Amino acid sequence: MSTTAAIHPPADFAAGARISSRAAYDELRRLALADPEAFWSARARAGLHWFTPFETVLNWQPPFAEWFTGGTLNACTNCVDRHLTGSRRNKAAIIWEGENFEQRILTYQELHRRVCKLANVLLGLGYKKGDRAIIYLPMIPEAAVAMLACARLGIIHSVVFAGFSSEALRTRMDDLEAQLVITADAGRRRGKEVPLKKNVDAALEHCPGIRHSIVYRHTGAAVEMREGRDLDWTELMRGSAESCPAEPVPSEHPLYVLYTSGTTGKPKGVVHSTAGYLLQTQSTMEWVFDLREEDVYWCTADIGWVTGHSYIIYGPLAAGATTLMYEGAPDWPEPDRFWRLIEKYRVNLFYTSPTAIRSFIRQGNAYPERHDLSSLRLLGSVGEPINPAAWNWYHAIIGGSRCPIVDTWWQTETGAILLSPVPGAVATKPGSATLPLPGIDADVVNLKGEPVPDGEQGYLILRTPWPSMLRGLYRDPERYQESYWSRYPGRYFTGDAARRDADGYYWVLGRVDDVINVSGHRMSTMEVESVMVRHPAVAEAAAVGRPDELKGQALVVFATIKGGTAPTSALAHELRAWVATEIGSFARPEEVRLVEGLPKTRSGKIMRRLLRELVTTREVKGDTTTIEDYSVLLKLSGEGKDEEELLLGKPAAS
Ligand code: 7RM
Repeated sequence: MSTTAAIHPPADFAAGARISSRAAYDELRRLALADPEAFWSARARAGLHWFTPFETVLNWQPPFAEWFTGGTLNACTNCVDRHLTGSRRNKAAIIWEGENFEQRILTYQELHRRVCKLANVLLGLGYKKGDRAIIYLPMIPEAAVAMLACARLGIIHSVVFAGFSSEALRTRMDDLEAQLVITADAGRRRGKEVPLKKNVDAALEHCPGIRHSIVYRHTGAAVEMREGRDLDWTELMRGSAESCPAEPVPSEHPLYVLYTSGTTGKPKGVVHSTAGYLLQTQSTMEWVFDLREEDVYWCTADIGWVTGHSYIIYGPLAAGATTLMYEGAPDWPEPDRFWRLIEKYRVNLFYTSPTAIRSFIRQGNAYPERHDLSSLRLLGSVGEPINPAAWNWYHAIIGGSRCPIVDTWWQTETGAILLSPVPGAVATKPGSATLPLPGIDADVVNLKGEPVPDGEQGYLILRTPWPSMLRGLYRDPERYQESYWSRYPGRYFTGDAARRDADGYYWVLGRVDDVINVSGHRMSTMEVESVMVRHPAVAEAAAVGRPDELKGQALVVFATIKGGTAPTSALAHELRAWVATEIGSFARPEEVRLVEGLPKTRSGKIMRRLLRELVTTREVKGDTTTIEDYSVLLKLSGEGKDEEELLLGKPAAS
């Protein structure tokens, strides 16, 4: 693996880059590792706007970290106000294109005006620092305005991906004990409407703590407005004042909570701070994307995921970038939509996912070849391992063999990119996220926590805290400790397997827990299983990931059904739809297999490993009506496995 040919940074790219040689990069990394506090402290002082300077750089009481304590600042001031005094005032902050080709451009000044107006609306409704707001909006500029208005007042926001169901929305509102929800009438996806307000209405049946919903009229879809509770965004904004002082908050004040899948059925509310988070998202805009003043930068993620938070909103705006936001699907109305957007807006920096790249490959080169992509200077990838074939295609066809590719590894929990090439300095190898960024102390270890030799597989860990790390799970310190810090006390366990080659390059292989990654969307197999067993026909369920050429992994669910119910393909179909309704359509299983029994250990634990093997190595042909023979699993569990694990439970009586 170490012999993989490295691709050196193109000379002209390196010449203009912030960090322009391997030596400069090594020196930066050396400085950061030698004295992390001095390194981050200098960056925080110079890079952020403070109302009160901080006194202490780091207070590390494992597993709880506090960065830059004593200081006060505001995330919105850092993302908006501080760009208003110079030439950035009339620079485009957000360029938005709707699915129907509508276009809106918000300069920093205009963004500021709208954010202040909305903040005044929120103040007028009685919301204040520490309150919690759910944001359930499509990919429209109002989503950024809503996030920033909350941040301006110290209101903790939680964006819920607009593809989530009302049930998923409700559990998040509940867990957060939110008081406010900001939504729209509907969103647009491939020419169809997503009924957001209707979903909110259903969720609010069970959420008495929510005092108001503010509704932005986006598509004009008919909605019910409940007197006293539901308020029209545009009407509220009309009479609102255009200036609103930002609330100084302590460095550690939570900026947002973002729910992500863990290894149990209940999503985890990942808490991010203000100062450390902003510092590292902003720093990585410079290190990883090598952002220049005149760039048009486009990250294709959705604001409902962490990539949208860190690399559409907070990182780019803190860095004073022009960030492009596109509302719709990549293949709408035709598979060349992304390339059309790049050509139209002369995009320079483009950041997308391996799944998207693989689907472009399938559609054929004619689509990108129809467009002038010569504005591109750098390409990025995130969300899952990128296979070398996809990497090479991206490099040649989209990047014209001229653009460096940054394969960025990070997580909802890490807040910002931690492993990635620095494009003017570090040679790339297709499929490797290359090296840790400055200030990041990564390692690959075995079960006992000992570093494994180069080339061997182990677990990816982080040995020291970093500014944008999660500060905890919302109101659940035990689960925080247990999920990330119990396996290797004092060190952060990522949940990923990795290998490091002889050049020190990291190859992240994927999750080792019950989290699966479908098209870069994190899903918990336990969450899917708990939804399945809520269906009246289902007795037991086991969800596993199957390798998928396009999506990375596809979701396959095995289920036993209760006596008296017929295992028909109609039922299997209904169960797929059930999961989609309960979680969101992105979670619809690729396949539901109705089986007679699930393989279990003596202690009754479902052996997902066997099922994973079954779906990976042996494609059992036939439609979903075929009840798998119990002996198939028995046979499969075959040689070389440990006794205890091999013991299969009795099939469920049916
Ligand atoms: C940003 C994001 C995190 C999980 C992570 C990995 C996988 C992400 C890469 C990657 C290999 C990459 N947040 N992952 N990026 N694997 N190479 N460049 O995706 O919380 O939703 O997912 O995604 O398994 O643990 S996330």
